[in-house]
Amino acid sequence: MSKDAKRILMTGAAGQIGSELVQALRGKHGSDSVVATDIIRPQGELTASGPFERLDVTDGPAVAELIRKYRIGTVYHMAALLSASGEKNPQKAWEVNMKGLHIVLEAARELGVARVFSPSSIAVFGPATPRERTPQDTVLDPTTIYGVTKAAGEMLCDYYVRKYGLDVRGCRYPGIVSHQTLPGGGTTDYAVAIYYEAVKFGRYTCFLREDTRLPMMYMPDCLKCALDLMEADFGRLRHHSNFNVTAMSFTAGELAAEIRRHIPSFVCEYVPDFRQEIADSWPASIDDGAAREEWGWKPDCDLAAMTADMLAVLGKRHAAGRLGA
Ligand code: VAH
Repeated sequence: MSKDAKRILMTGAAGQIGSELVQALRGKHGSDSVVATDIIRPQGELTASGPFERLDVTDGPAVAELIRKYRIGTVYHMAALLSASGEKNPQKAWEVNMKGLHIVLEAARELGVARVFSPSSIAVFGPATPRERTPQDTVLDPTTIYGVTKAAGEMLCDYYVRKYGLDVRGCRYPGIVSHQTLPGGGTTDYAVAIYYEAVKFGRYTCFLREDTRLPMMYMPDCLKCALDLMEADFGRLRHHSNFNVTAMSFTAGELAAEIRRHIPSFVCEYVPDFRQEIADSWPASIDDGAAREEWGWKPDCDLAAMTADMLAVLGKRHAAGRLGA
């Protein structure tokens, strides 16, 4: 990259979305142009394919120091504690999700970062929100600390847009399904684990009820969403950090039935745990009309395509003995 070009910094780069978003951005802009950071130093592709730095997003001076050191022009702020892990440690979730976001926004404002991506989540919605085709502009009444931090985070990001003219963008991601990096601490994580256990054991015990319907998205669409939103003409956007996006909605039972189309003997049991209450507070389906209208959002993958691809990839990995115990 040229010496004057500005680099991209990503926080939470070792996470489920971050680890694949880094590779997509390095493929698009060049490996040396994306500085991956996380609180832990992972092994493998992430650190081998380009610059990596350990970073605690609650350490303001450390965040500013990296932005200066690498002459950062764009920040993808992916670091957060998710819904289930947040409920086990609400104080830490507030610290990481809110203090971390405020530090990133302040550093971006003070150090001339041109653009910030800060994802939100359908977790901002709650029991008073319309559950079917949840509107873009509606009641936000989150019941989890994760949802509270994402709702407050959207408002903080939009404040920086209005007050300082900072270019901040974000979308309310639904549950994300992928096969590269296992998710950690999410309520929608069942929709990832079920594929792994179907391939390894032919059975899965689901921690949500069979009839629990949630909005979901396959990772290729998740990456496309972030890249397309960040490429959009900022002047055309009426919303900024809170776009509703989705690709599909399905129940745990519908997902199990789709897996059985490939593995007829697959058996799924349903033993709800504390995450059922979280899932019950979230929408069953999302209206993503604003994202479609303002920046051309359009998902590609449905449940059938996602299931075929997940089982093909995990099946090959299992046959090669690389799917773990
Ligand atoms: C979670 N995967 O389950 C995240 C996501 C909509 C859910 O934000 O907490």
